[in-house]
Amino acid sequence: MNELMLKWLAMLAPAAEGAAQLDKMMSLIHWLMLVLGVGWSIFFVWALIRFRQKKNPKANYYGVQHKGSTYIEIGVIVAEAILLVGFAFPIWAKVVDSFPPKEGALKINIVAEQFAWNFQYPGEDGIFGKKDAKFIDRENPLGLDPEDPNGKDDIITLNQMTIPNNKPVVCYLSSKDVIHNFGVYQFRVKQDATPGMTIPLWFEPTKEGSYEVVCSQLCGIGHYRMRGFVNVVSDKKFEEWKQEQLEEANNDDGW
Ligand SMILES: [Cu+2]
Repeated sequence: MNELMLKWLAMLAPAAEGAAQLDKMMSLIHWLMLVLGVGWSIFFVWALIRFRQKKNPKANYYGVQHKGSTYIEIGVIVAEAILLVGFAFPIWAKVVDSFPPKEGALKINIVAEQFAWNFQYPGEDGIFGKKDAKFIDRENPLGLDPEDPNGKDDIITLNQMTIPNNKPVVCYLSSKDVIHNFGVYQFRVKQDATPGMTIPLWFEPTKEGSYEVVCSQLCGIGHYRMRGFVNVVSDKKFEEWKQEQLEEANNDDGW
């Protein structure tokens, strides 16, 4: 049943830990909504015919006398309560709120701007370099402090996030200007990037491949072209990529 609903919803195949559970939730909600939608539509058509003016020239002031609709209402409330308490809360707590232990996770800062995604990796030391808006310029889009030694080995990429497969990634999402939204549909990840806030999110990819990052908030005239890619690669490839990037970072003078 789940499969059928997900097919109707044209969901992209999940590629992250926990995504299948969110899909299950999505499927259950849509089944309930389908039953309710069809039920109400049938009732609506029945009411149109049953209470048509020709057969009912005089209004009935007493309304519905039997308890049928009350029972249906209670049934709907119970079903929704079960969905919320039995499924939505526990799945959200597990898939969204339980962050993986920091030691084992790859940390990445994501900074959204009109109209691009900046990714900052902390480099070998595992510590992000300090940032300050006063250092921001064309060459230094994130405003990394040139004096901070922790920032020397930081890797900065534009619109391309490369991560290893089967490893948890913790991201800290912020924005330089307006509200954007970091959406990776195959991971079932969607989080607003709000200026002035740093919002953590996490995911663990389970399938190698390249996944589109879609900005899911209308953020201005170039919103349509604000796309990035998450490249999920093997451990070996990730290490190679990281070394390449580190060499590049070391060759750069300044930041
Ligand atoms: Cu945007």
